[in-house]
Amino acid sequence: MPLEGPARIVSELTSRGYNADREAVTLIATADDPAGVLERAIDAAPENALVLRTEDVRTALDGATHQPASSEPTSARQDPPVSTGTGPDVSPQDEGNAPVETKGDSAPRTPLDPNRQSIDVANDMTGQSTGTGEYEDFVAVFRDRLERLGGKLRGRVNHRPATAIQSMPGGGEVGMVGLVNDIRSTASGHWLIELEDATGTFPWLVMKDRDYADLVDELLCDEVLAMEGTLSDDAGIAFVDSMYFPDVPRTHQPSTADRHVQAALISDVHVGSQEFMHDAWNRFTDWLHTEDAQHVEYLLLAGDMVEGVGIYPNQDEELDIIDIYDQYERFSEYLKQVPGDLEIVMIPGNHDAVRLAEPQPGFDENLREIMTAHDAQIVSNPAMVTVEGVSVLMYHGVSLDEVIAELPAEKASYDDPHKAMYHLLKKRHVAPQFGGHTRLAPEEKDHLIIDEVPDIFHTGHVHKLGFGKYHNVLAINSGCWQAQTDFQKSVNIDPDSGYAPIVDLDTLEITVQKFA
Ligand code: D5M
Ligand code: FE
Ligand code: ZN
Repeated sequence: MPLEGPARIVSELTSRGYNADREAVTLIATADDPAGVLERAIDAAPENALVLRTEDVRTALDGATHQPASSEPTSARQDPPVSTGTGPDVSPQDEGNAPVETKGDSAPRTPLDPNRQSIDVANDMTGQSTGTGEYEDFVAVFRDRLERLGGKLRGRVNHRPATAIQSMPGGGEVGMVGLVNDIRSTASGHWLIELEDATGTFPWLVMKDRDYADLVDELLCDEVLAMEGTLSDDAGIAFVDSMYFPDVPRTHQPSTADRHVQAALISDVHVGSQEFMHDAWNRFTDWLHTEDAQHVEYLLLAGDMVEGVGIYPNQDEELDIIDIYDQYERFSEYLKQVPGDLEIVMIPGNHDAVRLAEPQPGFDENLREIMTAHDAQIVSNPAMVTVEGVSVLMYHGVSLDEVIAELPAEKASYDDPHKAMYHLLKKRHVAPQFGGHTRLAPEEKDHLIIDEVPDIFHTGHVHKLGFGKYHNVLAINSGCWQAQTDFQKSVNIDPDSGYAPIVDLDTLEITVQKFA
């Protein structure tokens, strides 16, 4: 089989266990004898190398010019090739390199400058779990939520504690910051909302003909908000005049990268499922090796790397790989097809082998060991990742099922998953409602609060592609790499499979690439 084109080279290298830099692949693809260069480059790579580096290929290419392959040294790192003069760990873009010559129309990409890549992770809670699941932990986490989200509201209303309101005389103006404890409709069609703070609870009545009645159907239990209104004559209830949400300020100005660089935002790969779309994935990773994708320097993966085991009833009937570790082994193989010089960040999802309750810590050592080839940054769900100055809040998205179930269809639906995301931004919390689909692991602090406004909010989970802007924050729900499952067929979920939204980090514009 002739070895030509980056895709073939990548798959050959992957089958031998190597991930490769893009420039390495380009150099092999454009050599006169790609198969020979590939063999010699592998010989030139250090013994336990996981990634075939550009310098290994250069060694091989030099060998082809100056000496027969058989005499190529196997310890290239200790004995660097004279032509480049580079020692170990020197990045592939150094000055002495010959320019890459491209051949044919497959147009392999030009090399990246890894020195310019920058990535920072805030609020990764991996290894910092303190919760024991005791009642006190739940009290602490809700107290923290009220403190911190309430802090975003207290300056905006003239508020008092619930117990102080309880002892006020009737008829006066009053304000309160609290967690939504209960939402009920009254016999006459008004809404009764019970707010709770650290001191107690107080009932607030939203009249059905007031403006604010339209907002009641988007409230979720346990979200934090503020209300202002007038106490009834007997002071037993307050009539709502205004409602305030922690929200994203309309004036939010997102940061952008100071050069043209792109990130691919994907999720829900589901390797191990019979429905995993390997052809689409292969096309995607082949594309990443082409000139078209030369500005894509980051790959952000928002959970569900594998299909997992025992996630949903009867899931095993649709498994292609039944052992969870084997699933990660296979996933790691697919990840090796991604150019080695892309920076990858990943968080877990509900199908991954970490605790289900959120926040979910990043993968443990065993799983990291399996996925070492790409040296991805593995962080918690959720996590705030800053890429070239652009902050990206990554969250898998289990709470979106809940938002979509609770809110009316025009405010949140599977067809417009980004609109469901807008509500999370408005509530400044990735999973406000406790006790439904979304499981919460109580910690000393509420890791699920959206403390800082992100420039991009990236979720997945619902397997639908959707994006839009909310107060200048770009919300993207990536689709998936899994075809429709039996369950999804039964509930009419038609997944958006095989798409990769690509974001320009310098303009925050999106283009969607389709591979299925
Ligand atoms: O879930 C993908 C989407 O499908 C998400 O909206 C939940 C829904 N889903 C899938 N399977 C089930 C079952 N068995 N019960 C309830 N909801 C389900 P993901 O978890 O990413 O596969
Ligand atoms: Fe999923
Ligand atoms: Zn999921």
